[in-house]
Amino acid sequence: MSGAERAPLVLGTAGHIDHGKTALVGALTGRQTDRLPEERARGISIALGYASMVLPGGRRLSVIDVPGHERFVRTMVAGASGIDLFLLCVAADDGVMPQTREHLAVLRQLGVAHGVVAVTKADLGEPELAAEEVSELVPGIETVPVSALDGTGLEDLRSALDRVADRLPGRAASGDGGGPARLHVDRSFTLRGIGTVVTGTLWSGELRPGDPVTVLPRALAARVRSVQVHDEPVEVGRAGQRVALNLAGVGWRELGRGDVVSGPGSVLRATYLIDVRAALEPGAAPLPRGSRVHVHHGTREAPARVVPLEGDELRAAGGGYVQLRLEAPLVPAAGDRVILRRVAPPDTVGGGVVVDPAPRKHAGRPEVVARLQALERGDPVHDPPAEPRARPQRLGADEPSLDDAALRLAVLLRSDGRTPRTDAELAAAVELAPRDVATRLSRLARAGQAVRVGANLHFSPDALEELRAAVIALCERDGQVTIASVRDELDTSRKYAQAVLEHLDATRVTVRRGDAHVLRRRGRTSSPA
Ligand SMILES: Nc1nc2c(ncn2[C@@H]2O[C@H](COP(=O)(O)OP(=O)(O)O)[C@@H](O)[C@H]2O)c(=O)[nH]1
Ligand SMILES: [Mg+2]
Repeated sequence: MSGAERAPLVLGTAGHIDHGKTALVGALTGRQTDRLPEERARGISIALGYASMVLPGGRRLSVIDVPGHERFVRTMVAGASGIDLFLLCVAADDGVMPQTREHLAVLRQLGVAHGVVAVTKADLGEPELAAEEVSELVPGIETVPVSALDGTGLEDLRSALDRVADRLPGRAASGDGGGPARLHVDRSFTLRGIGTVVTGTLWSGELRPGDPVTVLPRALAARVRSVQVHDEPVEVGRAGQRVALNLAGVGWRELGRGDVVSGPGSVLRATYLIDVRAALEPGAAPLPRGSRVHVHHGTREAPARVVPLEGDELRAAGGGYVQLRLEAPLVPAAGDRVILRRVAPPDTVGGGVVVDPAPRKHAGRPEVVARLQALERGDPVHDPPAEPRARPQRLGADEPSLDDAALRLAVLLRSDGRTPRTDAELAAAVELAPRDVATRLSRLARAGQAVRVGANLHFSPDALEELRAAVIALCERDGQVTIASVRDELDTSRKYAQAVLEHLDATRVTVRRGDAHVLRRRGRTSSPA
């Protein structure tokens, strides 16, 4: 079968900041994936970038370009989940760096085993040393020296990608792609005259115009109005393709990254408990019972407590079953991968395979472990009797879960982006008393899903992080910023410019000098490079 007839693949970039990922994607695809003004101003990627290319053999590749900065690893994980192969970029003049290792850990834990290493910026130095470092880290991987600047090595890189792609069937042709449709949303927006659009990789199944769908975790009912693949309308979107869906019956502000569109016949549902077979990265410190981690699944993440089911702690050697008690819902299926990141200091410490996406709350009794083993073997299981009520399993400072009202607030904040409505307007939107909204907002803040800014505003963490990066970019360019310059450059209003600047002063990113704000210098590492 020729490449053109074979199932399409999704490729994700990986690698440390400034190692030439975006430039290389540009050279390979002709597409500049840094689109935001502040991405261009600072020359760093903040959001996920999308492009596509056709390999020499005819195979279609969708390309997801991820940010390399350590503050945006969560965005990288969202971009990497669902990819078929990676393109790891290591700069010839810099070699293996912290996010080279962390991105490799993420890929390993996601089970993305195939890819190519590009030793980038080969024009700047001897690529051999960097290639050697990489081969110690990923033995046997194909390594190609390239320069996006002068075009050296691009043909070799295309051929190397072709060889790796040749060994990959793609989701549509493998067992993974069957069953009901599911798509993990990475973007939602509205187009004039068209309405709500969501994009993402179709992990399984097919979607056609007219299909009824459910958007999880909130179980919103919608209907597919049209399907696009690579900017062309199609009669059917297939597993493994990056698709854009025009949805009827749901507003784009109700949707966002992390949501899951599930098709007819799907049994997916939102859960606050998952049992996984977990593995820690070599050298990672053990996770004792009750450790708090961030769990990443699909394009979504949730804080959780770890309850080891085999012994008192999860150790790097051997791994084991754990129950993850989530503070916000995820929408996993059995067999899916999750990533475990430490909260502070943030780092990828491990991952796991979902064994039971809808378990009961339980501790590590022998019959619980036996049941999980049976589930993994595909044996029939009998549900164990419920845990004795007299001894409820409490975990010290267990956070209350986020209820539906809290999730709706998180969705509103996410969709409001850089110009969130006030706490009072949020209360009116969800029809709750201001006091009840305040409780939920502080729970969201503790769960890392909202950030309080000033007396009466909350931002979604992603939007605030983008604003922070943008303000730092302006400070670096102009030496200082004012409320007026932030308002004009970031195309926002005085109210938001002032709130954000006060927040950045309070969090010691900037410091006020009269009407101006300047970067507070605490050594290079404290401000994102
Ligand atoms: N000399 C040289 N510079 C490069 C090359 N590729 C990228 N750069 C520069 O390295 C910097 C970071 O590149 P970028 O693609 O944004 O890195 P990313 O953070 O990994 O996406 C930019 O200033 C690029 O112009 C290359 O092949 N040769
Ligand atoms: Mg980049």
